[in-house]
Amino acid sequence: MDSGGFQAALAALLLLLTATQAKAESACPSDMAAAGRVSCIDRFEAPNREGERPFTGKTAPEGEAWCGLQGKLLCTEDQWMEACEGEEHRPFPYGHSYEKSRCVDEKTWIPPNWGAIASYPAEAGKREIERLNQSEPAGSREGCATPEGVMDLTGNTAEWVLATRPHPNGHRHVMKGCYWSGCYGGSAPRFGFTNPAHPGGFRTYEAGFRCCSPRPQTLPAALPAAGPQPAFACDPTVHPAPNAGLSEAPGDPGCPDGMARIGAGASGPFKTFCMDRYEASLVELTPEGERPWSPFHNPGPRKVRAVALEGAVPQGYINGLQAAAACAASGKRLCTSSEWLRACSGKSGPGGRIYPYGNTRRPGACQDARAKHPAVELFPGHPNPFSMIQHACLNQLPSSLARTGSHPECMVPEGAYDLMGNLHEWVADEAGTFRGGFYVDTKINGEGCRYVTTAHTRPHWDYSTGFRCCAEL
Ligand SMILES: [Ca+2]
Ligand SMILES: [Ca+2]
Repeated sequence: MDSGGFQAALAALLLLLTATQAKAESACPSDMAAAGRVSCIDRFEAPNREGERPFTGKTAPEGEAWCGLQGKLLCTEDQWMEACEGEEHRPFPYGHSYEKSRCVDEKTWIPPNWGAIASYPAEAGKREIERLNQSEPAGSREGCATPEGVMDLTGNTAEWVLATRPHPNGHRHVMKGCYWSGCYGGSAPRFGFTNPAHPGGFRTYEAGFRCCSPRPQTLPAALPAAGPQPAFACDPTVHPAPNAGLSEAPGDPGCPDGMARIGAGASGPFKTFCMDRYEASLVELTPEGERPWSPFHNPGPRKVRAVALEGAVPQGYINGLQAAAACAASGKRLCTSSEWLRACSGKSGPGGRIYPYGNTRRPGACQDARAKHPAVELFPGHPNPFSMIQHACLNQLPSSLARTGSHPECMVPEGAYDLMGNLHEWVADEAGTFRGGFYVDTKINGEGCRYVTTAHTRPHWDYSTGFRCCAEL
């Protein structure tokens, strides 16, 4: 190539890189804005609807649950602060000097009746919270905006966040942004002000919250590297539908479609029940009818329901709250932890099988021993590949997620497949539990059927988190 041709090629490459970068930086969904380099934040206080009054009188766990059902997370303190101060480190969301009433922060404080608030959800509690509520519809103070278009960070409702910095009391959650009557102690509502007084479970009249999510990474999945390139191409913004055309087989006698009867003929106190034969997939319910939901993407707040399909790519990327809702939408429910163990090990208590197929590990019988962590493979040289665990391409790597039922030995006698390995499976537990391990590991947190992960609360999701449903016989 002559030098002119080389220059032209270089210019084209630079243009391509710039375009890719620009795409990456505008990648937050339209109802969110960038908060720093790696997060998106809702433009408005929850429920994130312009012109509607924000939720108030909420606890932090209620915020986590609500955000989780949207496929988002309660904002962390760092995310909230990054959105508020921006790259220019503004003390106030709108600039460098305080302007009273630019945000909703000038209302006269009304003394609360704490006894009435504590009676929530009784009517008296709801009425007292509403009596004290001086919030305004989201976005009504046009000047109370960051340059990125995030509204009402300071003032209006106080916002529960997950604490990421040290504070007095050491609570897991703190409140940011002050509220409609300004800050406790009377200082100006600047981004750094924190109210650490109450634990997240405390219900106070002025508290709402806001949801955040990781920023979608639209950079090419396979970074250029020396030597031959792997023959793997994946665009994380595409929604493949590998389950199109599949439908549920009839259930065992007495069970809904797609389900096996667990414990039939067993003696002992355990009740016979129905369980999905396969790790679940999702179908989206639209006005035009049902259509398969792409199993590589979190469904967010869409209306979806769970189906158990043979030969499907099962749904990862789903949190525990969404999984429970998807089962309920099919007239089913999440399995309890003991039902799940009963199905996998053949016994309701200890002393059952270690693996779905017996007591001796058979490498390869289940999808359970990928040599390389997919995030390490997909992001070579990334400083923290484990920050990429929500990336849609992880479960599209070769030898990663297997289709349901493709491992015939990975079955219990009643006909449920892949309990061990493939995807972790959420079970019905308020604290957040998933069972059975996944395609990289079925040992670290227990062998096979005994594998239990309790490291995450129910709003967590990543590529490895799936589920299946149970139902009464
Ligand atoms: Ca606020
Ligand atoms: Ca599994």
